[in-house]
Amino acid sequence: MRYSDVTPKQVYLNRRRFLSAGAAAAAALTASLPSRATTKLDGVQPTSYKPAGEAVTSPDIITGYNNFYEFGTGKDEPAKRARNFKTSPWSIQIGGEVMAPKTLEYDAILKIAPLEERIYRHRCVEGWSIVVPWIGFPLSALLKQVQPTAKAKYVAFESLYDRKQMISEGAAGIRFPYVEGLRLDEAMHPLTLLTVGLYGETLPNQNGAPVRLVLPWKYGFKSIKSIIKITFVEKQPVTTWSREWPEAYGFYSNVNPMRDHPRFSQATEHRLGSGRLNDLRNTLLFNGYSEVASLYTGMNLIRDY
Ligand SMILES: Nc1nc2c(c(=O)[nH]1)N[C@H]1C(S)=C(S)[C@@H](COP(=O)(O)O)O[C@H]1N2
Ligand SMILES: [Mo]
Repeated sequence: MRYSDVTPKQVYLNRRRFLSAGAAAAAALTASLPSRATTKLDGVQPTSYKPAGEAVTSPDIITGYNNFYEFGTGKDEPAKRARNFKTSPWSIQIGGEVMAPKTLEYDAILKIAPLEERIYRHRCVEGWSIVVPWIGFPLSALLKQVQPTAKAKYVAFESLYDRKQMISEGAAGIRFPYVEGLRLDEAMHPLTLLTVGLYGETLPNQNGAPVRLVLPWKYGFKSIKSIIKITFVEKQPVTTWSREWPEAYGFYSNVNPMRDHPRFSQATEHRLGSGRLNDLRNTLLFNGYSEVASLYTGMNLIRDY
């Protein structure tokens, strides 16, 4: 199945119109397109990250059922309400405790490192899980470019918040902009993916276009979307969900079947779209990505959740 088969119909029709139009008309059409259609990403290296025995989840689930509070709190809302989200031009400002602060335009970000497909398991704290073919490159490649100083111990991330395009804090029930953070060694880990695509194409708006993080061993909310700012800091930064509800959400938020959320057990998960009805599975520590265990040696993962 091609991604375009499940792109919202209006977008798809517009894209077909776009493709069949002449060059002059194309420019005019681009200006009037009501939304950003995804486009194919070229030169993507095939994956060496594919969880054994796992089927990739269908695009309609990955793009049609997710969280992006800036566009609504219902799981079907991001797909509908992010349609007109303006993701071009886009740049990310990188600074803080670094020798070489810089602002990178989207096109420059795409050239930092070869794009790879990475098929990762993805676990939401609410109990569902999916398997997603992301496209990106290790975040470490971007972070190395700015040369962190010896004081840099954590990395803070910030999403765009544009009240003209997004819902109010009152309607969302959380403060914006959405912020996240990682310890420097977590940010530099080879599994940490700066993500620009999904299913062979650029990211759909509802999945965090144009640039987001993906951290497969942590709960979904650590994978911050539509990033505009990255700051190296000395102290552990504030993160959205630990600020909004600290008993439920910690800074680390590593997938851990032993540490329950006050409202949801984390011991098991429902795999969506596997073709099996009620596909309930046991959740694995670090979502099965045991190669990250050495980052947390000596830590109490129940207390430091
Ligand atoms: N800016 C921002 N990023 C966000 C969220 C959000 O509301 N706003 N939701 C998070 C949560 S809870 C999850 S599970 C994932 C869901 O989107 P995905 O399926 O595309 O990863 O995005 C995460 N990133
Ligand atoms: Mo989530």
